[in-house]
Amino acid sequence: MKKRLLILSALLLCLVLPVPRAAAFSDVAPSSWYAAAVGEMTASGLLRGYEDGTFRPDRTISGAEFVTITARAAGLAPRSGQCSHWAAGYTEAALQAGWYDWDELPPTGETFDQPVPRQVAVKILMKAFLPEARGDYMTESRKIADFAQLDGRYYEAVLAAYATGVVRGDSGGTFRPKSGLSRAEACILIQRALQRGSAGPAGPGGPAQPEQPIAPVPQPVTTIQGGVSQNGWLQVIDAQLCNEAGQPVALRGMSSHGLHWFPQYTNAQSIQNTAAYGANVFRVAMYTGEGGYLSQPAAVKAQAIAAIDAAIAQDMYVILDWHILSDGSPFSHVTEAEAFFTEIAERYQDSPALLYEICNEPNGGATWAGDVKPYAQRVLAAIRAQSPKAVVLIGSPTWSQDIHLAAADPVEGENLLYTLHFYAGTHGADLRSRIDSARAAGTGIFVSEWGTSRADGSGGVFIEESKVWLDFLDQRGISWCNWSLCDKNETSAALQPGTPADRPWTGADLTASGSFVFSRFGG
Ligand code: DCB
Repeated sequence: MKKRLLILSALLLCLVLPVPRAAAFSDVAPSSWYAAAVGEMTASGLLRGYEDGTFRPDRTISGAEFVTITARAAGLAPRSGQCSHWAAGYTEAALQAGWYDWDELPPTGETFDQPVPRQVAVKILMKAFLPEARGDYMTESRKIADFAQLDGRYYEAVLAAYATGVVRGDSGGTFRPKSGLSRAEACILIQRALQRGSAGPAGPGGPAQPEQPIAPVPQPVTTIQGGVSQNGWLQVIDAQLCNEAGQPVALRGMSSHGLHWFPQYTNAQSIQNTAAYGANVFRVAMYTGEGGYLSQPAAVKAQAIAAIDAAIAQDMYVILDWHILSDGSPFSHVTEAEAFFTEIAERYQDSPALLYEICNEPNGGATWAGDVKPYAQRVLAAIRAQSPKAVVLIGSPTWSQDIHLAAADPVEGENLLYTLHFYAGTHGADLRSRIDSARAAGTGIFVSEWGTSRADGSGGVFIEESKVWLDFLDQRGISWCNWSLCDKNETSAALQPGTPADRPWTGADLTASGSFVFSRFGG
């Protein structure tokens, strides 16, 4: 009875008294790093503490609390919720405003009281206050020591949050994307986003500045095209891919999507369809994880061989890609890779058509010195035992973007190129300048995968940015394959959903990305 009375009087006090200032919270010391933010947000009615007069700054904030405070701060009116949770009105409004996707905080309410992961919280803030803000991939990702832990769908928001100063990272430079955040931290982040958002498009939250134009290359490389019968065995001379006669050559074509997911677009007709538009190379992307080769080796190997043979029948060069991705370090399956490449290299030892891409995109904690280089040395030795001169393509950490690490400490051997992968909606001038530095150091580059989309395969399409990239590559005689020849519902896909694989294609079968990419096979 006594307790009830106490609660009731506390409630009444809350209603009657002016909104308490932070100093009024018994557990917010005026000297703490968050006292000012808590005080100001409380004074503007955005924050309320607990009935017992505490704010509980160290408590992990829940999804419901985070969305509610953000919605109040953004002036978003509650709608009628889909469940009876106290926050259902605000979460429904936030969902409908597109601040997050259904699966991130399902409107059924079961997960409303769970901690909101930091990557989700930052996405919500950026959508709510700074939807136009963007961060330069190279500049911002460098600030985030654990960038590789981030899920792809949050890159944009987190890079923009660092670029605008909404997030600054902890003392170790980490973001900890999957951990929760305390109520005090949340309060600071919301306040920063709110302040920067109201600064308007000219303020720090405005769109990123356009990139500097690229300086013209002093001596553009003139390349020839053509297929295997014309060019024969390829070789690398002074960091440049050349044909058997020593002339610079450019390969341009499509990469498959995951071979085990879209085998139909690696058949003879599909590959021939890209050749009809001028492609002279095809990349066979054989995922190792995600249900690929390591889960069903015999079946996936047979698919890879069929795709290689289909490309060879078109007089095309063909890249066999050991598509590591979820298995971050290639070294974790070096034994399987050695066995696989030994068998394939023996099978194709007399064919000048095949290029070996031994590790698609090392990521996660994979390092150059500790993982990728020792892996490359072993797999290269396995290939060389069967095929002494075929061109071998080597990846690098950070999804094959760290070519500077490879250039500083290259793998010993002949006819080696390093892969550089880019996505036009994510990567720009900084990554391009790495290419020039690497080449100046004598390291040859092959862009074995690039997309017109963002790095997650969706978003955009970014045609203007893609043009800048392809012009840059053409001027330098750098070869490329585009991600990807499939009809998946994502902007990087070249084909319209449902495109048949058993007949020639017309312009109507191509997506915006496909039309642009197919138009560039000829340079
Ligand atoms: C690469 C991968 C490739 C991935 C594309 C687009 O990953 F080599 O496998 O393709 O770039 O993200 C996507 C497909 C999706 C599929 C998904 C998972 O388009 O349909 O669901 O793979 O299999 C990159 C490239 C760059 C960066 C990150 C990734 N980056 N990544 O710069 O941060 O995390 O996958």
